[in-house]
Amino acid sequence: MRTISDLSLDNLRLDVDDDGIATVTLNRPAKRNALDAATVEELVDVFSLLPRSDVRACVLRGEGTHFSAGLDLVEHYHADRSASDFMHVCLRWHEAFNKMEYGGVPVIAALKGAVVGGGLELASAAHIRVADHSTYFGLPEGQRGLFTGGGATIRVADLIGKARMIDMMLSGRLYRGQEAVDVGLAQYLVDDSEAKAYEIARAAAQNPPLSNFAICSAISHMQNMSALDAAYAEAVVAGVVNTQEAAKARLEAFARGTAAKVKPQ
Ligand code: 1HE
Repeated sequence: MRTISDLSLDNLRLDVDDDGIATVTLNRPAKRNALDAATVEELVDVFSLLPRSDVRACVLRGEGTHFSAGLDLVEHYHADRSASDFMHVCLRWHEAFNKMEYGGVPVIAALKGAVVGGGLELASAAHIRVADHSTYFGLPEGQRGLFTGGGATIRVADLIGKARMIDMMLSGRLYRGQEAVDVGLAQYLVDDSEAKAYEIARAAAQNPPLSNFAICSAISHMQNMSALDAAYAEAVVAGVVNTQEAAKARLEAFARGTAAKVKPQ
């Protein structure tokens, strides 16, 4: 079976530290981390294999001053794709982003500069988005004569609602700063999005992997189900997770009164 150490990556960089925190870096800064077909294939590979590694959490970041400028417009222009070709391109984007969202490994996106078009589609497949004061979000597809193809109609609409998404696409409206947090594009606004993303990743890595697997796959799956089916699936997942061996010492500590309490600092 292939593992992450078998991967040979050109457009991404993958580093894993001794604590099992992976860093996936979009590594085409000269092209503002635009997503060409080769990068998307590397995202498919990385996020297919991460859940089967010992990685406990992942920070997704961009090299350079922008997170990602979205679809590689120059490649798309020169490829002169047919409708069917581009449909298949989009299906590979979905494959990559679904592996992220449903893979069970917490993915925390450290955002800066442009998070636009397909870059926002990528960021919206992460479980947590951290922005800094340089970060801005846009969906310039309309202005480029394009439409979203990497899942924005599902994930961005889910984050901010369809009215705001339609406004972004029709008018070219950009969101940044506190307003971006208020509408739901990011959960954190900080001075240093990478430092905060690692802090969150390290906190998440303290949880048992099976709990994180459920949090970072079951919730997304359940959102796709009817309430009746989701409640059933929740009970099944809780049956497995809440009786795991790794929970026993934590529950014992609580029962003995030695566990940390859930209180604001
Ligand atoms: C690119 C791309 C790209 C930059 N594809 N090459 N996305 C957009 O409409 C955003 C397009 N990009 C920009 O608006 C700007 O580049 C940025 C605001 C992101 C950055 O500006 P800046 O001044 O820092 O860089 P730059 O000078 O514009 O670009 C530097 C290089 O990156 C340049 O290449 P060079 O060879 O001339 O040096 C640019 O061509 C290249 N570059 N962005 C290809 N996007 C599944 S459907 C999804 C549909 C979409 O994502 S639509 C949104 C597309």
